[in-house]
Amino acid sequence: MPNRAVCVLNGDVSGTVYFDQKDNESPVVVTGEVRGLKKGSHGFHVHEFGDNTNGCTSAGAHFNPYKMDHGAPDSAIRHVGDLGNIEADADGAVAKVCIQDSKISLVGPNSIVGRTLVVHADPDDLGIGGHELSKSTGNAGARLACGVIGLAKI
Ligand SMILES: [Cu+2]
Ligand SMILES: [Zn+2]
Repeated sequence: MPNRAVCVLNGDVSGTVYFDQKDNESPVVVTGEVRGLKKGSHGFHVHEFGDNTNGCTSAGAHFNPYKMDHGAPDSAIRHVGDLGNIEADADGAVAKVCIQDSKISLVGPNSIVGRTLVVHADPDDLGIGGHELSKSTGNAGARLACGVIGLAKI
């Protein structure tokens, strides 16, 4: 059974992002677009809680069930929620999201369903920027927009 989830991002920027998983063991393909970003890289993470009662702040920290340090999506040391960056080619451009990830899932202990997707103001340094926040948040700055990830109609 294929699985599909969706997130509508709302805040200073907006977007729609889909998560598709062919079966329970397959990588998750993340596609969609985010509108209104400043030119450059923007941190892109799944945060722990699907709670937006106090805006994106109440989503908590990066989804991290294995108590690892923050890192790059292709690193062995990473939070499950670490999806790296998305790129805007120009101020206000539509940033296309096109990510394939084997750590996140739509089922089981690594499930991101019911958690929050966040897009940040600044680049995620992927844990290697040498900033005091590099190993926890990638120093990605403010939370520009967020949304709860929910099951989608296939
Ligand atoms: Cu984040
Ligand atoms: Zn992280």
